[in-house]
Amino acid sequence: MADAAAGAKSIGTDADEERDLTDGFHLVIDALKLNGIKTIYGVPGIPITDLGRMAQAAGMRVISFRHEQNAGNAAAIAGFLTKKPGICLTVSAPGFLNGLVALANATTNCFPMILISGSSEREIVDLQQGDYEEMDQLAIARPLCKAAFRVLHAADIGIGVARAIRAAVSGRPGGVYLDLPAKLFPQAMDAEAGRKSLVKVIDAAPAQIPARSAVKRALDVLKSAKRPLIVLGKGAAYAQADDAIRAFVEKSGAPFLPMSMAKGLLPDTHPQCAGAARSTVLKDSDAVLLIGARLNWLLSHGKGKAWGEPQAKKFIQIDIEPKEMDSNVEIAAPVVGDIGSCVEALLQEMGAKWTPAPADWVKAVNAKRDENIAKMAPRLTNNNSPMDYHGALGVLRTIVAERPDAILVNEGANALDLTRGVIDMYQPRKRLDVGTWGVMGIGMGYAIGAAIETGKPVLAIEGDSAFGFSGMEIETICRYQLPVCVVIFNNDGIYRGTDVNRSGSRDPATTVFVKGARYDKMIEAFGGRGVNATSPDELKRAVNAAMDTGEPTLINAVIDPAAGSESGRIGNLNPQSVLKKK
Ligand SMILES: Cc1ncc(C[n+]2csc(CCOP(=O)(O)OP(=O)(O)O)c2C)c(N)n1
Ligand SMILES: [Mg+2]
Repeated sequence: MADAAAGAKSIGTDADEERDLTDGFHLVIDALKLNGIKTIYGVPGIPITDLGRMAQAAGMRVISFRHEQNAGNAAAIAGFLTKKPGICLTVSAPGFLNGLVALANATTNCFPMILISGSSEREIVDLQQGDYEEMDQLAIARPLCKAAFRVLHAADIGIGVARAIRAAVSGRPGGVYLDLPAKLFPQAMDAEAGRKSLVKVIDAAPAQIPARSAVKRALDVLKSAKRPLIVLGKGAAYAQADDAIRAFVEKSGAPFLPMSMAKGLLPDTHPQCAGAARSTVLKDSDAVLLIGARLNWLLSHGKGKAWGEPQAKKFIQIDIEPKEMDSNVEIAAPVVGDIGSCVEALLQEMGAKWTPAPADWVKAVNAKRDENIAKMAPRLTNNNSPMDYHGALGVLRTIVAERPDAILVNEGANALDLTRGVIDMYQPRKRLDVGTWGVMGIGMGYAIGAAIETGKPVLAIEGDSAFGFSGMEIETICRYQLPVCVVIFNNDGIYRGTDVNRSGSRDPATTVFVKGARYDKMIEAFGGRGVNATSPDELKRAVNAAMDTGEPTLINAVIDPAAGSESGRIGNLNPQSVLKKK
């Protein structure tokens, strides 16, 4: 509450009439601070430039980006890492729309964030009379996020911010839009009344305890399974119930499969990890326990060939959102609640005498896993120049193993899929990537958000195309001197650098970029360190130096343009022309 007082000021000429006033600017800042929010990610401009300045003056960290989408992505990943909503602050119409992509992506990925955008005069916008940056932002945001609110009166800022925070983090987390019209900011009110109008959100994400009958039903299915499998999703990583999840998985004795951003929840080198036997466990398991993982496209919707159909399979699903159940296939045992509470309840109900998963199944899975790992091993030690993905990833894999607390950001197609497969993770919430949508453009925003929120070194492994979506933020990385090392897997284009324009005209093919581009030169413009690495040895030296010093670094890793494949591991999703086959 002292924070609010700091924002108040005195006006008036007559000493008797002098009273303390506050205004919309200060109330927004006070409301955020009161709720423990310490950082704002954004881009300044009318009408929120002064809000950013004042927030900085009031001791908040205000990180200014070059594009709102990247600020929004930083806020989103801050939400994932901290379980508090990340805040993105933008100007009206175009800035809002730029930020909206990140808000929609956060919502899809169940990351709590709040997009706060300034907006134009309501009277003019609603009559469509052409105000500066006119747009009905609230209406546009609403279908793309979990909740959307507008505050018109300074006295309602406290409630507005509280509603936004609660909506973002409670139940299934997601993105919230908060519309603050320009007129709100200078609206003055009595400081004491302002202080009283602020709301500290108590128990913003209340525990949701599963029903005992649901827990028993789940364990009955698990107990009767001959070939059980546990799938860990990023919801499980978000929950920060790491010890309970590990204890449960180990007690069950079942093989586990981590989804991409759940890697490291238990180490990828854990004896029960079936990451390298993915197709075997999906196909051959007879009961599958999903913990914070949805049966969306990333898991082939829980059906079809990948799941060994027509063989029957039973699903147990733990999720905070009841509507998730039966969304793709029948869920034999739904367990609805927050993941921490659900896993604790399962552990308790298992008791001391739980019989672990059948040994023959575990042995078969481990044999397959070890065989696949052995098959890949020799490819990771080549020192070819130009590099292929495996040679480059072989050295990066060792670097991550030696620095398990570093954060890995990853996007691209081949640059994504091969990194996911090759680089083992050892700690929870260390791998941040393209998520549910497979979206390009999260790279620098996530890297900056992760560096700011955790203070840990960040290694961003980026396809050359993927990097381009947020590349200008290397200036931001240099400006704030963040310990971020960006490695660009430069194969001259999207998927491969070898495509040709079939028309014969001089335009390049649609998937190729400038050959032999030197991305390392870009960061030098901002005082960072640029390195051109043409072999795994050079790459290793450069990354180690960057991780040791924490100096902003960009490494152009020269990859054979012919090394990748179309769309990486998901080429099967490309529609094929019937005519092409003629
Ligand atoms: C916002 C967005 N636009 C476009 C795409 C389509 N897309 C998928 S991967 C990719 C880039 C792949 O190239 P690169 O990052 O260089 O990785 P590589 O396979 O070459 O290693 C693109 C454009 C996307 N996923 N998201
Ligand atoms: Mg590429």
